[in-house]
Amino acid sequence: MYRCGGVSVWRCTGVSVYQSDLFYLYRVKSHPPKQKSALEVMKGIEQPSQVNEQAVNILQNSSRKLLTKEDYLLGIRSGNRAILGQAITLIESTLHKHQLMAQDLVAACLPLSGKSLRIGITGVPGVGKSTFIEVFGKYLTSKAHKVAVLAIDPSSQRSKGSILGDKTRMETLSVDANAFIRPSPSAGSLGGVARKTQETLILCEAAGFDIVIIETVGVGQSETAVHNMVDFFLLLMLPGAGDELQGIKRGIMEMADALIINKADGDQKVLASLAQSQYQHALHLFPPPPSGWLPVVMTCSAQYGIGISEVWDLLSQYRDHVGQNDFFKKNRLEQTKERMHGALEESLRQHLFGNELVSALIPLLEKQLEENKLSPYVAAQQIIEAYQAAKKS
Ligand SMILES: Nc1nc2c(ncn2[C@@H]2O[C@H](COP(=O)(O)OP(=O)(O)O)[C@@H](O)[C@H]2O)c(=O)[nH]1
Ligand SMILES: [Mg+2]
Repeated sequence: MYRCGGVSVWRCTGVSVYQSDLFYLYRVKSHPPKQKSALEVMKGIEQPSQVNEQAVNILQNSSRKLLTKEDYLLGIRSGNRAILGQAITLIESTLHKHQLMAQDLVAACLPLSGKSLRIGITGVPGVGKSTFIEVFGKYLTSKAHKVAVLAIDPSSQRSKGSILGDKTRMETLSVDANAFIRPSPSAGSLGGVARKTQETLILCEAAGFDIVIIETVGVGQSETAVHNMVDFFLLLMLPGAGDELQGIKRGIMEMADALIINKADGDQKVLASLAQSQYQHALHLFPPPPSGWLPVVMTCSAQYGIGISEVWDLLSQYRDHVGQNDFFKKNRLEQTKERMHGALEESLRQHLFGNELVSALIPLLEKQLEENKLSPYVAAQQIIEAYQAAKKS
Protein backbone atom coordinates (compact mmCIF):
# COMPACT_ATOMS: atom_id res chain seq x y z
CA MET A 1 0.00 0.00 0.00
CA TYR A 2 1.27 3.49 -0.71
CA ARG A 3 0.03 7.01 -0.48
CA CYS A 4 -0.90 8.95 -3.55
CA GLY A 5 -2.00 12.58 -3.42
CA GLY A 6 -3.04 12.14 0.17
CA VAL A 7 -5.10 9.07 -0.60
CA SER A 8 -4.10 5.71 0.67
CA VAL A 9 -4.18 3.22 -2.14
CA TRP A 10 -3.90 -0.52 -2.05
CA ARG A 11 -1.81 -2.07 -4.75
CA CYS A 12 -2.94 -5.65 -5.17
CA THR A 13 -2.39 -7.84 -8.22
CA GLY A 14 -1.75 -4.88 -10.43
CA VAL A 15 -4.81 -2.84 -9.61
CA SER A 16 -5.17 0.27 -7.54
CA VAL A 17 -8.01 0.09 -5.10
CA TYR A 18 -9.05 2.96 -2.91
CA GLN A 19 -8.90 1.93 0.70
CA SER A 20 -12.53 2.48 1.47
CA ASP A 21 -13.46 0.74 -1.76
CA LEU A 22 -11.93 -2.47 -0.47
CA PHE A 23 -14.73 -2.65 2.00
CA TYR A 24 -17.17 -3.11 -0.82
CA LEU A 25 -15.02 -4.99 -3.29
CA TYR A 26 -15.86 -8.18 -1.49
CA ARG A 27 -19.31 -9.24 -0.72
CA VAL A 28 -19.91 -9.81 2.94
CA LYS A 29 -23.33 -11.17 3.49
CA SER A 30 -23.16 -10.71 7.23
CA HIS A 31 -22.13 -7.07 6.81
CA PRO A 32 -24.44 -5.58 4.21
CA PRO A 33 -23.07 -2.32 2.70
CA LYS A 34 -24.41 0.74 4.43
CA GLN A 35 -24.86 4.19 2.91
CA LYS A 36 -21.69 6.29 3.24
CA SER A 37 -21.06 9.98 2.84
CA ALA A 38 -19.02 11.32 -0.09
CA LEU A 39 -16.18 12.08 2.29
CA GLU A 40 -16.17 8.52 3.49
CA VAL A 41 -16.17 7.23 -0.06
CA MET A 42 -13.03 9.27 -0.73
CA LYS A 43 -11.62 8.15 2.59
CA GLY A 44 -7.97 7.98 3.21
CA ILE A 45 -7.38 11.65 2.48
CA GLU A 46 -7.24 12.82 6.04
CA GLN A 47 -6.14 9.47 7.41
CA PRO A 48 -2.74 9.31 8.99
CA SER A 49 -2.94 5.53 9.32
CA GLN A 50 -1.08 3.53 6.70
CA VAL A 51 -3.46 0.60 6.92
CA ASN A 52 -7.20 0.47 6.74
CA GLU A 53 -7.78 -1.88 9.64
CA GLN A 54 -11.45 -2.27 8.83
CA ALA A 55 -10.71 -3.42 5.29
CA VAL A 56 -8.01 -5.81 6.49
CA ASN A 57 -10.35 -7.37 9.03
CA ILE A 58 -13.10 -7.74 6.51
CA LEU A 59 -10.75 -9.24 3.95
CA GLN A 60 -9.49 -11.75 6.47
CA ASN A 61 -12.96 -12.77 7.53
CA SER A 62 -14.80 -12.55 4.24
CA SER A 63 -15.56 -15.14 1.63
CA ARG A 64 -13.64 -12.93 -0.89
CA LYS A 65 -16.42 -12.83 -3.36
CA LEU A 66 -16.68 -10.00 -5.83
CA LEU A 67 -19.98 -8.17 -5.96
CA THR A 68 -22.07 -9.39 -8.86
CA LYS A 69 -23.19 -7.14 -11.69
CA GLU A 70 -26.69 -7.21 -10.18
CA ASP A 71 -25.31 -6.06 -6.81
CA TYR A 72 -23.55 -3.15 -8.45
CA LEU A 73 -26.54 -2.28 -10.59
CA LEU A 74 -28.87 -2.36 -7.62
CA GLY A 75 -26.50 -0.21 -5.58
CA ILE A 76 -26.05 2.31 -8.37
CA ARG A 77 -29.76 2.52 -9.14
CA SER A 78 -30.52 3.15 -5.51
CA GLY A 79 -27.97 5.99 -5.49
CA ASN A 80 -25.57 4.25 -3.11
CA ARG A 81 -22.40 6.30 -3.43
CA ALA A 82 -20.14 3.66 -1.92
CA ILE A 83 -21.19 1.11 -4.52
CA LEU A 84 -20.94 3.76 -7.22
CA GLY A 85 -17.38 4.43 -6.06
CA GLN A 86 -16.68 0.71 -6.25
CA ALA A 87 -18.04 0.46 -9.76
CA ILE A 88 -15.87 3.38 -10.86
CA THR A 89 -12.85 1.61 -9.40
CA LEU A 90 -13.69 -1.32 -11.67
CA ILE A 91 -13.70 1.05 -14.65
CA GLU A 92 -10.28 2.32 -13.61
CA SER A 93 -8.88 -1.11 -12.90
CA THR A 94 -6.40 -2.66 -15.29
CA LEU A 95 -7.40 -6.21 -14.36
CA HIS A 96 -9.05 -7.99 -17.24
CA LYS A 97 -11.87 -9.47 -15.16
CA HIS A 98 -12.63 -6.04 -13.70
CA GLN A 99 -12.64 -4.57 -17.18
CA LEU A 100 -15.14 -7.17 -18.36
CA MET A 101 -17.38 -6.50 -15.40
CA ALA A 102 -17.03 -2.74 -15.90
CA GLN A 103 -18.05 -2.97 -19.55
CA ASP A 104 -21.04 -5.07 -18.61
CA LEU A 105 -22.03 -2.57 -15.99
CA VAL A 106 -21.62 0.46 -18.24
CA ALA A 107 -23.77 -1.27 -20.87
CA ALA A 108 -26.44 -1.99 -18.26
CA CYS A 109 -26.37 1.61 -17.03
CA LEU A 110 -26.48 3.16 -20.48
CA PRO A 111 -30.29 3.04 -20.82
CA LEU A 112 -30.56 4.75 -17.41
CA SER A 113 -28.15 7.52 -18.34
CA GLY A 114 -28.41 10.75 -20.30
CA LYS A 115 -30.73 12.64 -17.98
CA SER A 116 -28.25 14.99 -16.38
CA LEU A 117 -27.02 18.40 -17.37
CA ARG A 118 -23.32 17.97 -18.06
CA ILE A 119 -21.18 20.97 -17.31
CA GLY A 120 -17.50 21.32 -18.17
CA ILE A 121 -15.43 23.75 -16.12
CA THR A 122 -11.96 24.86 -17.05
CA GLY A 123 -9.47 27.59 -16.23
CA VAL A 124 -5.83 27.91 -15.30
CA PRO A 125 -4.63 26.58 -11.95
CA GLY A 126 -5.38 29.12 -9.25
CA VAL A 127 -8.34 30.75 -11.01
CA GLY A 128 -10.68 29.30 -8.40
CA LYS A 129 -12.20 26.23 -10.05
CA SER A 130 -12.34 24.20 -6.86
CA THR A 131 -13.67 27.09 -4.82
CA PHE A 132 -16.26 27.76 -7.50
CA ILE A 133 -17.32 24.12 -7.81
CA GLU A 134 -17.69 23.85 -4.05
CA VAL A 135 -19.92 26.93 -3.80
CA PHE A 136 -21.82 26.23 -7.01
CA GLY A 137 -22.28 22.58 -6.03
CA LYS A 138 -23.63 23.56 -2.62
CA TYR A 139 -25.99 26.03 -4.27
CA LEU A 140 -27.28 23.27 -6.53
CA THR A 141 -27.77 20.72 -3.75
CA SER A 142 -29.66 23.38 -1.79
CA LYS A 143 -32.01 23.49 -4.79
CA ALA A 144 -32.58 19.73 -4.50
CA HIS A 145 -30.16 18.78 -7.26
CA LYS A 146 -27.80 15.86 -7.02
CA VAL A 147 -24.32 16.84 -8.10
CA ALA A 148 -21.44 14.66 -9.23
CA VAL A 149 -18.01 16.20 -9.71
CA LEU A 150 -15.47 14.41 -11.89
CA ALA A 151 -12.08 15.51 -13.13
CA ILE A 152 -10.04 15.02 -16.24
CA ASP A 153 -6.42 15.64 -15.59
CA PRO A 154 -4.12 13.39 -17.59
CA SER A 155 -1.15 14.94 -15.82
CA SER A 156 -2.53 13.96 -12.44
CA GLN A 157 0.04 11.25 -11.97
CA ARG A 158 2.58 14.02 -11.81
CA SER A 159 0.49 16.56 -9.94
CA LYS A 160 -1.14 13.91 -7.73
CA GLY A 161 -4.64 14.63 -8.90
CA SER A 162 -6.38 17.91 -9.46
CA ILE A 163 -9.32 17.46 -7.16
CA LEU A 164 -7.49 15.50 -4.51
CA GLY A 165 -5.05 18.34 -4.06
CA ASP A 166 -7.98 20.69 -3.62
CA LYS A 167 -9.80 18.45 -1.19
CA THR A 168 -9.55 21.02 1.57
CA ARG A 169 -11.54 23.43 -0.57
CA MET A 170 -14.30 20.95 -1.22
CA GLU A 171 -14.83 19.98 2.37
CA THR A 172 -18.43 21.12 2.52
CA LEU A 173 -19.46 19.63 -0.78
CA SER A 174 -17.74 16.31 -0.13
CA VAL A 175 -19.81 15.71 3.00
CA ASP A 176 -23.03 16.75 1.29
CA ALA A 177 -25.31 13.73 1.02
CA ASN A 178 -26.38 14.88 -2.44
CA ALA A 179 -22.90 15.24 -3.87
CA PHE A 180 -20.33 12.81 -5.16
CA ILE A 181 -16.75 13.82 -5.87
CA ARG A 182 -14.36 11.63 -7.75
CA PRO A 183 -10.80 12.53 -8.71
CA SER A 184 -9.33 11.90 -12.11
CA PRO A 185 -8.09 8.37 -12.76
CA SER A 186 -4.42 8.72 -12.02
CA ALA A 187 -2.91 6.96 -14.98
CA GLY A 188 -2.97 6.71 -18.70
CA SER A 189 -3.16 8.67 -21.88
CA LEU A 190 -5.68 11.45 -22.42
CA GLY A 191 -7.73 9.08 -24.58
CA GLY A 192 -7.80 6.48 -21.82
CA VAL A 193 -8.62 8.98 -19.08
CA ALA A 194 -11.34 10.57 -21.21
CA ARG A 195 -12.93 7.20 -21.85
CA LYS A 196 -12.93 6.33 -18.16
CA THR A 197 -14.41 9.70 -17.31
CA GLN A 198 -17.09 9.23 -19.94
CA GLU A 199 -17.99 5.82 -18.53
CA THR A 200 -17.96 7.21 -15.00
CA LEU A 201 -20.39 9.88 -16.15
CA ILE A 202 -22.78 7.18 -17.36
CA LEU A 203 -22.69 5.45 -13.98
CA CYS A 204 -23.22 8.75 -12.15
CA GLU A 205 -26.26 9.52 -14.27
CA ALA A 206 -27.63 6.03 -13.67
CA ALA A 207 -27.16 6.72 -9.94
CA GLY A 208 -29.50 9.70 -10.26
CA PHE A 209 -27.08 12.62 -10.33
CA ASP A 210 -28.84 15.23 -12.41
CA ILE A 211 -25.91 17.64 -12.62
CA VAL A 212 -22.49 16.32 -13.57
CA ILE A 213 -19.58 18.74 -13.40
CA ILE A 214 -16.37 17.77 -15.17
CA GLU A 215 -13.36 19.79 -14.20
CA THR A 216 -10.25 20.14 -16.29
CA VAL A 217 -7.11 22.25 -16.08
CA GLY A 218 -7.21 24.86 -18.80
CA VAL A 219 -3.79 24.42 -20.26
CA GLY A 220 -3.79 21.34 -22.45
CA GLN A 221 -5.61 19.02 -24.77
CA SER A 222 -8.05 17.83 -22.16
CA GLU A 223 -10.41 20.76 -22.83
CA THR A 224 -11.37 19.32 -26.19
CA ALA A 225 -12.03 15.95 -24.59
CA VAL A 226 -14.22 17.57 -21.93
CA HIS A 227 -15.94 19.81 -24.44
CA ASN A 228 -16.89 16.64 -26.34
CA MET A 229 -18.67 15.18 -23.34
CA VAL A 230 -20.56 18.11 -21.86
CA ASP A 231 -23.61 20.20 -22.74
CA PHE A 232 -22.22 23.46 -21.42
CA PHE A 233 -18.62 24.55 -21.27
CA LEU A 234 -17.67 27.16 -18.73
CA LEU A 235 -14.34 28.97 -18.74
CA LEU A 236 -13.23 30.62 -15.52
CA MET A 237 -10.96 33.62 -15.95
CA LEU A 238 -9.00 35.93 -13.68
CA PRO A 239 -9.64 39.65 -13.61
CA GLY A 240 -6.90 41.91 -14.85
CA ALA A 241 -4.89 39.35 -16.73
CA GLY A 242 -4.78 39.12 -20.50
CA ASP A 243 -5.67 35.75 -21.97
CA GLU A 244 -2.03 35.33 -23.07
CA LEU A 245 -1.06 35.68 -19.45
CA GLN A 246 -3.66 33.19 -18.39
CA GLY A 247 -2.35 30.65 -20.85
CA ILE A 248 -5.79 30.27 -22.35
CA LYS A 249 -5.66 29.44 -25.99
CA ARG A 250 -8.05 31.09 -28.41
CA GLY A 251 -9.46 27.67 -29.25
CA ILE A 252 -10.55 27.17 -25.65
CA MET A 253 -12.27 30.55 -25.58
CA GLU A 254 -14.09 29.59 -28.77
CA MET A 255 -15.40 26.44 -27.12
CA ALA A 256 -16.78 28.30 -24.12
CA ASP A 257 -20.51 28.91 -23.68
CA ALA A 258 -19.75 31.28 -20.83
CA LEU A 259 -16.73 33.12 -19.55
CA ILE A 260 -16.92 33.74 -15.85
CA ILE A 261 -14.45 36.19 -14.41
CA ASN A 262 -13.88 34.98 -10.87
CA LYS A 263 -12.45 36.88 -7.89
CA ALA A 264 -14.63 39.91 -8.65
CA ASP A 265 -14.27 41.12 -5.08
CA GLY A 266 -12.25 43.74 -3.21
CA ASP A 267 -9.70 45.58 -5.29
CA GLN A 268 -10.25 43.28 -8.23
CA LYS A 269 -13.91 44.20 -8.70
CA VAL A 270 -13.20 47.09 -11.05
CA LEU A 271 -10.67 45.06 -13.02
CA ALA A 272 -13.21 42.26 -13.34
CA SER A 273 -15.82 44.61 -14.84
CA LEU A 274 -13.25 45.94 -17.27
CA ALA A 275 -12.24 42.44 -18.30
CA GLN A 276 -15.92 41.56 -18.68
CA SER A 277 -16.51 44.23 -21.33
CA GLN A 278 -13.24 43.43 -23.07
CA TYR A 279 -14.00 39.73 -23.32
CA GLN A 280 -17.59 40.36 -24.34
CA HIS A 281 -16.29 42.49 -27.17
CA ALA A 282 -13.66 39.91 -28.16
CA LEU A 283 -16.25 37.13 -28.25
CA HIS A 284 -18.33 39.06 -30.78
CA LEU A 285 -15.44 38.69 -33.21
CA PHE A 286 -15.58 34.91 -33.05
CA PRO A 287 -17.68 32.98 -35.59
CA PRO A 288 -21.20 32.21 -34.30
CA PRO A 289 -21.27 28.80 -32.58
CA PRO A 290 -23.47 25.98 -33.95
CA SER A 291 -25.65 26.14 -30.84
CA GLY A 292 -26.83 29.61 -31.88
CA TRP A 293 -26.02 30.68 -28.32
CA LEU A 294 -23.79 33.69 -28.02
CA PRO A 295 -21.34 33.12 -25.19
CA VAL A 296 -21.97 35.31 -22.17
CA VAL A 297 -19.35 36.95 -19.99
CA MET A 298 -20.15 37.32 -16.30
CA THR A 299 -18.30 38.12 -13.11
CA CYS A 300 -18.48 36.28 -9.81
CA SER A 301 -16.72 35.78 -6.54
CA ALA A 302 -16.60 32.14 -5.57
CA GLN A 303 -14.96 33.10 -2.30
CA TYR A 304 -17.82 35.33 -1.22
CA GLY A 305 -20.59 33.49 -3.03
CA ILE A 306 -21.41 36.45 -5.26
CA GLY A 307 -22.90 35.84 -8.71
CA ILE A 308 -23.34 32.10 -8.18
CA SER A 309 -27.11 31.97 -8.58
CA GLU A 310 -26.70 34.10 -11.71
CA VAL A 311 -24.46 31.43 -13.22
CA TRP A 312 -27.17 28.86 -12.60
CA ASP A 313 -29.79 31.17 -14.14
CA LEU A 314 -27.57 31.46 -17.20
CA LEU A 315 -27.28 27.70 -17.45
CA SER A 316 -31.05 27.38 -17.23
CA GLN A 317 -31.45 29.90 -20.03
CA TYR A 318 -28.95 27.95 -22.10
CA ARG A 319 -30.81 24.71 -21.49
CA ASP A 320 -34.06 26.31 -22.65
CA HIS A 321 -32.34 27.77 -25.71
CA VAL A 322 -30.74 24.53 -26.88
CA GLY A 323 -33.84 22.57 -25.95
CA GLN A 324 -35.98 24.74 -28.18
CA ASN A 325 -33.66 24.71 -31.19
CA ASP A 326 -32.93 21.00 -30.74
CA PHE A 327 -29.18 21.59 -30.47
CA PHE A 328 -29.08 19.79 -27.12
CA LYS A 329 -30.11 16.48 -28.67
CA LYS A 330 -28.16 16.95 -31.88
CA ASN A 331 -25.01 17.86 -30.00
CA ARG A 332 -25.19 14.76 -27.81
CA LEU A 333 -25.67 12.57 -30.84
CA GLU A 334 -22.70 14.21 -32.55
CA GLN A 335 -20.62 13.71 -29.43
CA THR A 336 -21.52 10.03 -29.29
CA LYS A 337 -20.60 9.53 -32.94
CA GLU A 338 -17.39 11.44 -32.46
CA ARG A 339 -16.49 9.18 -29.55
CA MET A 340 -17.05 6.11 -31.69
CA HIS A 341 -14.80 7.52 -34.43
CA GLY A 342 -12.21 8.52 -31.85
CA ALA A 343 -12.22 5.03 -30.33
CA LEU A 344 -12.01 3.50 -33.78
CA GLU A 345 -9.03 5.63 -34.76
CA GLU A 346 -7.29 4.85 -31.50
CA SER A 347 -7.88 1.15 -31.98
CA LEU A 348 -6.70 1.22 -35.61
CA ARG A 349 -3.57 3.07 -34.59
CA GLN A 350 -2.85 0.51 -31.89
CA HIS A 351 -3.33 -2.39 -34.28
CA LEU A 352 -1.24 -0.83 -36.99
CA PHE A 353 1.69 0.30 -34.89
CA GLY A 354 1.51 -2.79 -32.73
CA ASN A 355 2.23 -4.92 -35.79
CA GLU A 356 5.77 -6.24 -35.79
CA LEU A 357 6.23 -5.98 -39.52
CA VAL A 358 5.02 -2.39 -39.56
CA SER A 359 7.27 -1.31 -36.70
CA ALA A 360 10.25 -2.91 -38.46
CA LEU A 361 9.38 -1.28 -41.76
CA ILE A 362 8.88 2.29 -40.50
CA PRO A 363 12.55 3.06 -39.66
CA LEU A 364 13.62 1.71 -43.05
CA LEU A 365 11.17 3.95 -44.84
CA GLU A 366 12.17 6.91 -42.71
CA LYS A 367 15.74 6.39 -43.84
CA GLN A 368 14.58 6.50 -47.45
CA LEU A 369 12.65 9.69 -46.75
CA GLU A 370 15.78 11.29 -45.30
CA GLU A 371 17.65 10.41 -48.47
CA ASN A 372 14.88 11.78 -50.66
CA LYS A 373 14.38 8.39 -52.23
CA LEU A 374 10.71 8.12 -51.43
CA SER A 375 7.67 10.34 -51.11
CA PRO A 376 5.91 10.30 -47.71
CA TYR A 377 2.64 9.31 -49.40
CA VAL A 378 4.14 6.32 -51.10
CA ALA A 379 5.81 5.37 -47.81
CA ALA A 380 2.47 5.53 -46.00
CA GLN A 381 0.92 3.37 -48.70
CA GLN A 382 3.70 0.83 -48.34
CA ILE A 383 3.07 0.65 -44.60
CA ILE A 384 -0.61 -0.05 -45.15
CA GLU A 385 0.18 -2.69 -47.76
CA ALA A 386 2.69 -4.33 -45.43
CA TYR A 387 0.07 -4.38 -42.68
CA GLN A 388 -2.55 -5.90 -44.96
CA ALA A 389 -0.10 -8.52 -46.15
CA ALA A 390 0.85 -9.35 -42.55
CA LYS A 391 -2.82 -9.78 -41.67
CA LYS A 392 -3.41 -12.16 -44.56
CA SER A 393 -0.42 -14.37 -43.79
N1 LIG B 1 -10.35 36.83 -3.67
C1 LIG B 1 -10.78 35.67 -4.13
N2 LIG B 1 -10.01 34.57 -4.03
C2 LIG B 1 -10.49 33.42 -4.53
C3 LIG B 1 -11.76 33.31 -5.14
N3 LIG B 1 -11.94 32.04 -5.53
C4 LIG B 1 -10.83 31.35 -5.20
N4 LIG B 1 -9.96 32.18 -4.57
C5 LIG B 1 -8.63 31.82 -4.04
O1 LIG B 1 -7.76 31.48 -5.12
C6 LIG B 1 -6.91 30.41 -4.78
C7 LIG B 1 -7.02 29.28 -5.80
O2 LIG B 1 -8.32 28.71 -5.72
P1 LIG B 1 -8.64 27.22 -6.21
O3 LIG B 1 -10.10 27.04 -6.04
O4 LIG B 1 -7.76 26.24 -5.56
O5 LIG B 1 -8.24 27.32 -7.74
P2 LIG B 1 -8.09 26.15 -8.84
O6 LIG B 1 -6.63 25.82 -8.92
O7 LIG B 1 -8.56 26.77 -10.11
O8 LIG B 1 -8.92 25.00 -8.40
C8 LIG B 1 -7.29 30.00 -3.37
O9 LIG B 1 -6.40 30.58 -2.47
C9 LIG B 1 -8.69 30.56 -3.20
O10 LIG B 1 -8.98 30.86 -1.86
C10 LIG B 1 -12.56 34.49 -5.19
O11 LIG B 1 -13.69 34.50 -5.68
N5 LIG B 1 -12.02 35.62 -4.68
MG1 LIG C 1 -8.48 23.00 -8.34
